[in-house]
Amino acid sequence: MAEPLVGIIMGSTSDWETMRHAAETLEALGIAHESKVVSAHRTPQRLYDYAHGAKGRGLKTIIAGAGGAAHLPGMAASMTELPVLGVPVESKALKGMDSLLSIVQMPAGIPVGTLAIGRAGAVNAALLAAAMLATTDEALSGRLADWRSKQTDAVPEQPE
Ligand code: RP5
Repeated sequence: MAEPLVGIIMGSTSDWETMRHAAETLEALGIAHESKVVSAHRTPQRLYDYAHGAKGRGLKTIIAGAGGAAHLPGMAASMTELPVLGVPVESKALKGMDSLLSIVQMPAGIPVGTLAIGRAGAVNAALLAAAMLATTDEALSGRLADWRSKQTDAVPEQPE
């Protein structure tokens, strides 16, 4: 496998059920990636090391998923110049509204590109990462166009 261009991080193994959709989408587009559990509050040193080392290792963007008091994407963004895409994981107590508001309401100065709650956000984070990488990668641009074209072809005209 080529060196990863996209780093997927998540606060807990329990986030994988959501974040695997980002990994699967990157896989389908042939984008080298890695997936790691990196918790802002349970493994702060791991987060520090990951975020500070990301750019130097050749990553181009980070997709960060977390639930509840979801400070992982914002903390990661504070420690790297790479673009960070945040995926709010659906929480049990508040259905992911807590995750969404924690991730989307970054004060001016450190941006996190925030996607939808749950699977849709994970898939779209991968597609957005792909679109960003495709601006300087013609082959990937073609694969992304094919992916979208297949999606269009798969939509039936009749509901049944
Ligand atoms: C967050 O707490 C994680 O991102 C996860 O969504 C949530 C719950 O984690 P677990 O208690 O399931 O490990 O840090």
